[in-house]
Amino acid sequence: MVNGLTNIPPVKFEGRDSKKALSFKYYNPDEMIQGKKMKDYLKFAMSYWHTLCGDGTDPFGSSTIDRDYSGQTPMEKAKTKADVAFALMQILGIEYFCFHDLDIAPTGNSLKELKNNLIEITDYIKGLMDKTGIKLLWGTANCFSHPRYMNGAGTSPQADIFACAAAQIKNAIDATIKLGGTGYVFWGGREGYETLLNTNMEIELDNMAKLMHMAVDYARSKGFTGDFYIEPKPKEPTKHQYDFDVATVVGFLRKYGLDKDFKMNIEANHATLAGHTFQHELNVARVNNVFGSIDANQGDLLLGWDTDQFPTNVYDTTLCMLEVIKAGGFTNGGLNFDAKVRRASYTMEDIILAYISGMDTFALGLKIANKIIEDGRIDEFVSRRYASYKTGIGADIIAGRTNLEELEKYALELPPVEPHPGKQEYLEAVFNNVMFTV
Ligand code: XUL
Ligand code: CO
Repeated sequence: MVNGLTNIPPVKFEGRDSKKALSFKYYNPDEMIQGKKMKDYLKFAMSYWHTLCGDGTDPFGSSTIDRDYSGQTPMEKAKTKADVAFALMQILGIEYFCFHDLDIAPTGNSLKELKNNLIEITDYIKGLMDKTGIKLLWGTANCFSHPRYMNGAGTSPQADIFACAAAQIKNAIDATIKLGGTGYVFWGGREGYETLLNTNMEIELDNMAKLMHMAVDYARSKGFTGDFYIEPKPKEPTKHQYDFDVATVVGFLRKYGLDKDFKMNIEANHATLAGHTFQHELNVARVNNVFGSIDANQGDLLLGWDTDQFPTNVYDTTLCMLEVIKAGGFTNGGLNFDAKVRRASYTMEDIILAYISGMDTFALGLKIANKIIEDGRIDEFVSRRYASYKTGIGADIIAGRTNLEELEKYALELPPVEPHPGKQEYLEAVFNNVMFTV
């Protein structure tokens, strides 16, 4: 039975030569990077679901991680769980958290009971937030676990089930506002389909957009000034998820006039499941002005599902942080570890070690990304590669001052044009040259 975490001291930065497992080797929260504290650049958040609720169950075996929090009633257990959550964040120096309604509140036997439980547990969590200074990054509603959502929630073919999802979302928005969250996430777990033989995609997408408009109208009427996010994912649990990737979601937001209120919550493992790199998804979001927040994790390229591992690949976190820096850093968003320990890493110490590893990997990514920008060779190369658009005919193309006939006239007078080399291998070597100092 889990009680609390009383005898683990806070994890401190000790530098790369420290051999102490419970220490940060690279994450030095107060170190300044580009005029900002590292902790404010990274804005790490703890995911309530994996960290406090995930019990190691897989299709072949039952739970390996003790999630039986002490207490006589489901509400008492939920309060112990919250105590453990805040103790863990304090040990790790994590200043934000993210939750689904069902992670923090006992489900009860009806939506009415869930609503009341959510009110009681958020009162309790608010007390812990006031005591510790820990803040809410974003909240969301779990509209995918309950059997009623087997055919979808906002995209359900049944209006009564759509209404249940609306009720849950309203209450999760209330909880987010009450706890001062700066974001509200829609991850469409069951919002997709298995076969078009039973599906009217047009109604489902229209309804999903209606639900999102209702959420925006309601939250804004209650004074919420934060961002709404859609978290794209291409597959799992449904075969065709409507929010496939960032580009698909951008089209959806623009079609339904939601692009003023919604940004993207981009998850590394979802990007790779979509056949993209994490960096690609971040870049598509940045150039479309919808970069918002990040769900940090990594997948296993040999496996075709969402393994949600703690990130250890420094190359990827560097490319990620390059995008974050170029996007001007986080505003309402942050870096939520949507990551879980492996089934055999079942102790509380394993969870702390996993966070240390993930936080250090992102600290390295931030520091190397900053060095790559300071080094300047890659940015200079890219800038030179497009230099022909700065003057002459190129500037006319950019300014929209020319047309096909004029360009034809210009092209017909040109001597044979030699394309410039792309220099990919050289740039990859520059990347390694900056990255490794051994
Ligand atoms: C599922 C996933 C979710 C969302 C929140 O793949 O990433 O945990 O982050 O619902
Ligand atoms: Co996620």
